[in-house]
Amino acid sequence: MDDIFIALGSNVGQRRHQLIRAIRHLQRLGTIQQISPLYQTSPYGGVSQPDFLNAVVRFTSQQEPLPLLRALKEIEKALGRQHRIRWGPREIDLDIILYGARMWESPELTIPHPDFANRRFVLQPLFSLAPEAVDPRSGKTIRQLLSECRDNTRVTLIAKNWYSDELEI
Ligand code: PH2
Ligand code: MG
Ligand code: MG
Repeated sequence: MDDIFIALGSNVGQRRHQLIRAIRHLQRLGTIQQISPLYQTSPYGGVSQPDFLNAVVRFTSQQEPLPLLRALKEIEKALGRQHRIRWGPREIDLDIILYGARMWESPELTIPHPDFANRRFVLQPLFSLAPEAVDPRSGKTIRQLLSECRDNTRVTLIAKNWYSDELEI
């Protein structure tokens, strides 16, 4: 089955709890194979806003790309995501980064994520799970993309084992 990499981010409210709740929702759509460490990251993209918590999960699922995208939007809604400005603060953001070696291009969805190779807050957690995974667009490994990445967003590891099924939140 394809390895699907999903990036998670939050910079409003109880950031870590929201990421944990999002992972619980993902478990209903497929199987979480691996969860990256948790990183605190400064905002990327020019909007002045609070630091994010970011992570990446490796996931397998029967869901095709578009139904998966729609299910991720439903999870964001269930977790109380409010509509604000583009690239602005959010309770939770779930983005499909890679879907195996598949390429997808439609108005609603681009896979691989169109900007991920420029984002240290995605590449660093992705590297921690799959340094040799290949980006089908560029043909480069995550290791190569990270070493070439010019983004200077601060990405600080804050916890290695941060997810728990037991935690009552
Ligand atoms: N998400 C954005 C815009 N900027 N910066 C960081 N550090 N982390 C994010 O998850 C993030 C961002 C839009 O999706
Ligand atoms: Mg995003
Ligand atoms: Mg998004």
